[in-house]
Amino acid sequence: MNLSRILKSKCNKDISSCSNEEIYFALLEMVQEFGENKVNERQDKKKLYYISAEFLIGKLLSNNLINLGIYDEIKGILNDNGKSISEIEEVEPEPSLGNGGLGRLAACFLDSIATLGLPGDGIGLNYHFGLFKQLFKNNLQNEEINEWIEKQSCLKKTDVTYNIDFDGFTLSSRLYDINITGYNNATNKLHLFDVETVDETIVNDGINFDKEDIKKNLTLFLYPDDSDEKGHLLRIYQQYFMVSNGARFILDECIAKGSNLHDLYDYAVIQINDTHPTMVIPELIRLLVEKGIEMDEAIEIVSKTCAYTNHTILAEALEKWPIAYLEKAVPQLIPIIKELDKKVRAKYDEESLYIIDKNKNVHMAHIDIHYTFSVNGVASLHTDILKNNELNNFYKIYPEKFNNKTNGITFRRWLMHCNPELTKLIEKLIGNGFKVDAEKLQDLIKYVDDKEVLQQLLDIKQENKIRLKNYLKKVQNIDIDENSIFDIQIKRLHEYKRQQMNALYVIYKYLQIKKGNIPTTPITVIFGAKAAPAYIIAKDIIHLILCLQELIENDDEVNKHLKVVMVENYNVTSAEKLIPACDISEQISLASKEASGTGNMKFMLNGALTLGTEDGANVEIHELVGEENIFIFGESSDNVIKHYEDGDYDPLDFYIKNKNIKEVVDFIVSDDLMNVGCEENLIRLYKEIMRKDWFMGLLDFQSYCYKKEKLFKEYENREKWSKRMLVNISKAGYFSSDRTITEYNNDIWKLR
Ligand code: GL7
Repeated sequence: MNLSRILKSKCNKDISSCSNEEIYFALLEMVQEFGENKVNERQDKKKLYYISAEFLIGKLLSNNLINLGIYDEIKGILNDNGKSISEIEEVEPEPSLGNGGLGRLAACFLDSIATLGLPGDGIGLNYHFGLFKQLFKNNLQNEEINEWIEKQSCLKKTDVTYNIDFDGFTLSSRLYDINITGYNNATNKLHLFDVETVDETIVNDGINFDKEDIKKNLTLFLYPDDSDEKGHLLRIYQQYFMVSNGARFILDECIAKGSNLHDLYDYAVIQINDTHPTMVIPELIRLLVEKGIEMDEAIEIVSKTCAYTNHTILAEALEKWPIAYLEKAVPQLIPIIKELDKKVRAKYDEESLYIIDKNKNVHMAHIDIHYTFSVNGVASLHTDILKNNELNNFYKIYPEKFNNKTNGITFRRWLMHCNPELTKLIEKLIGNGFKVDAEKLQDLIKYVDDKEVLQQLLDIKQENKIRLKNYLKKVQNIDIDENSIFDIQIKRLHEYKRQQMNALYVIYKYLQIKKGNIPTTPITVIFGAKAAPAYIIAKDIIHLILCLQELIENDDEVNKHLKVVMVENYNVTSAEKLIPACDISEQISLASKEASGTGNMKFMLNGALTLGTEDGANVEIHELVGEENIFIFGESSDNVIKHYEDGDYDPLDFYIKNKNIKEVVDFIVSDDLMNVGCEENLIRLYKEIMRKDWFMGLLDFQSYCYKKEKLFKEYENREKWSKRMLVNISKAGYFSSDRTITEYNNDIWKLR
């Protein structure tokens, strides 16, 4: 295959005389065609449908080039013609189809499913503006629309359309597909449904739009503000639109393959990603009954076809809808939901198991647990908490349904693509096998005393730090010192993740430097996070961080030793730059609250050391790398759960008794910060931390500071540090999503 010739013909002229944009579109077309040739023509009887409100797929071009095995060759051809692949990558907008870990997990899973050659497609929505674009103005988060569709020609319009009925109106849908090509293997599809009548022009002034104009707004935004009834209803409309299209599509494909629908579960397995797609259960039942199947049998068929993944124990994230809203938006589902509830009540005399509670709220997770054949958590601690605490009543009646599937990440994007230098070094040391069998990374351990290899690891880290420095200069005009320690916390902004605790540490360090305690090596604390537009305290935390950034930047006594950076509009693209450059990975959620985390895995794989609590997958990282190679602090999840049960945690106790804590918390409302910040926001946050502190930041603050200081001291011993880096990389194989998907397939999907 002469790639140079193919590319030239797609460009219609010499590559060297093309603009980056022209080359980008030519390459995309080429990649799509190559992918299309790999579409799985083998008619497998059974197929997986991974249905999810989010697919945070990231830019596609480079990933596809890597997975097709032609990245290096294309890079060379472009070089020969005076073009740079990284500049061409910049032309591509990042699809805005997700919000956080849950969406990124779905994307990693699609990559691994295709890589393992399994028949499995994604089903979701084609949000035009997706998650908002974050801008900082006056040290506050502003939200803007995120346009991506126009330049993203990976999206292929199909001729699949359905009429979806709501109460009083009908929407016609249109399916768009994205090819998902696995590493050296088959191509599957991501199916994204859209409304034909969507209208981008109804959005004005940031991200405001008429929430009631469903025909025009339905697929504009991911997670539209649901702080009022109109917003709630819009989310229900969105979810129903997604699952109704999905259900029809699945039934059509199964019928085409020969299913008589009584045997649906032999043709399809549907993985429900969190509660957002839960209505697929009653909708499938409804469609089967419409096709003449008895209600009881329809319920049984659907329960044998669907499996559910729980991604959180946070009460507010476990969706429950007032039945009145469902009656308004999707009245056709009400008789079915009532029937599902009736069956539960007939069997169990226990309020906590009911689907419709006494306040007339419909608990979506309860539908999932009663009417699927598998319920899984996403890390071993998380699954244990589901079994023994949060969902214990369900576990008692369905012990056989509960299982754990510890999350994973695709090494194609999170090592090969984002860290080519490290990839090359690993290849040189242990060969290519780790790309398809991640456990092979363990072979690296034999180099743990090899000074030359250890030095190479440090050199690569340094190069990646310089790369990040240049990137931040370019996108945000910020200067960072590549010789400082890069201490990074990047994830959604949420109180349970405790960015506020990290910010308090920054204050502590600032005050220490003011007192003359200068760190040996300068420290750069980097944050990246979007706050949900209606989540006030989260936005206040961003405000605090931005104020600290400004204050410290302008303080010549401190800025040589400490720097704070809040990366604007944190997304997959910036994560790919940040993660390889990181020294210290902040995974500091309150124990028991982070279901798994997946950033923790990406950092470890790229040679950062974890500073974390015994939470989510940190527990498993700890077990794998051993005490010496991770920095753990804070209360255990058992103690935290007990504090909640007993209601005995009061942040004021810590504030009053601990001088250090008082000084740091008081600084939030000091003149220094008020001068650069906004009084209302800072006072609100101050009161929140001192009086409520719902996620117990003050409880863990002392031990956090202690461990962090220790970590900075350890950093000075570069050789020992590089050994720890090597151990972390070599033990990361377990967190390949190929392993996770293999487990899903062996235990739940049973494809092939
Ligand atoms: C999440 C969890 O918070 C996170 O810990 C987990 O890694 C991820 C994938 O399983 O799912 N749940 C959730 O609602 N979001 C997550 O990232 C947004």
